[in-house]
Amino acid sequence: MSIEQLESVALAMVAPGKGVLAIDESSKTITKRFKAVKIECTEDSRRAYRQMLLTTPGLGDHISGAILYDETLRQSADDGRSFVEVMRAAGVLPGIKVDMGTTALAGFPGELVTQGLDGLRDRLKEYVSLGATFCKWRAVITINEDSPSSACIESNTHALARYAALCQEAGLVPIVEPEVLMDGDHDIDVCYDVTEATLRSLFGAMYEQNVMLEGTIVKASMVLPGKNCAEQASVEEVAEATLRCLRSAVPAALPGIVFLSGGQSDENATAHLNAMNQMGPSAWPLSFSYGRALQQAAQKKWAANPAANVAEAQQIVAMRAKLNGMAALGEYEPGMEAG
Ligand code: 5MM
Repeated sequence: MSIEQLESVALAMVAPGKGVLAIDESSKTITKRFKAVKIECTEDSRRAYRQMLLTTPGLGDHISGAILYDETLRQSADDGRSFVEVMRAAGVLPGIKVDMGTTALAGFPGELVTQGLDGLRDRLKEYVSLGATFCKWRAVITINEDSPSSACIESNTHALARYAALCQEAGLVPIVEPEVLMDGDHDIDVCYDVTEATLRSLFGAMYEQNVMLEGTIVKASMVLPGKNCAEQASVEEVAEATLRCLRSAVPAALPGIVFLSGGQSDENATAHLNAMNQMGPSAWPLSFSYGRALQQAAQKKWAANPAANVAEAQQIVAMRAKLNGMAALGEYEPGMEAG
């Protein structure tokens, strides 16, 4: 695939008023989420849940693409169509998470490195044959008194860059996700410094590995105080710090940035994105690739009665997608939550 084709997929992912739905929970994570809403986690309950999400009427109005897990990319809806066909019919690009999760970083207790590069070239070929158009790889950066170490940042950004180069070779747009976790009691300035150092390292690594920025999407965490920090920040403070950090570390050649929600409330994730877009213009479209902030309310509704609540749960998904689509344009208002 040419750079122009990669770029056109990347631009479609951040088309005005649209963002990405992250439903790529690994089996371990979806088991945890289902346990919280008292649903038994089986291959069929996962399929039924993700069918509910992917068959939401009008999903493509505000969702440009959805990131799937390996199992989901191979599953089908009740009507026999593969989920990939369902998505194509809805105008939603199929994406696939290709990392194999995190493991302890040897020599650095408490720090993590993401694995999955071995055999990736062959896995990507198969994902192309199954209909994927883009991929995702998530690195996890933890803030503690003594971390992150530069070894942790560099090991993770090197892996992200190698993954991105392999994706582009295979004709797939890489989403590179260096998530700085919200866990901890650090303040917003510490999060700013760690996020800036991580993004600068990421772009250095991508430059070294010949990754074409024009065919890459960054999935960033917002600059926020730790969850346990005594001094929390206003919506404007978060938006201002995040924008300042991105401007200092992200080249303008990038076609777009999408945010993860990272444990923020649904309303905060939407309000923060909206505030950033109201403070624009920015060098890149700023949109969303939320997992929890798009799913959690709908998941609760569906889980209360999976046989009867599909339509109501889908209305909730459609509403959150719409509100985040408006936030991607800077046109959201908190009063819209009531509707
Ligand atoms: C949907 O969750 C994704 C997969 O997580 P695991 O590999 O840990 O199971 C996760 O990567 C997600 O895409 C991002 O963290 C963004 O999700 P949130 O919920 O933070 O918006």
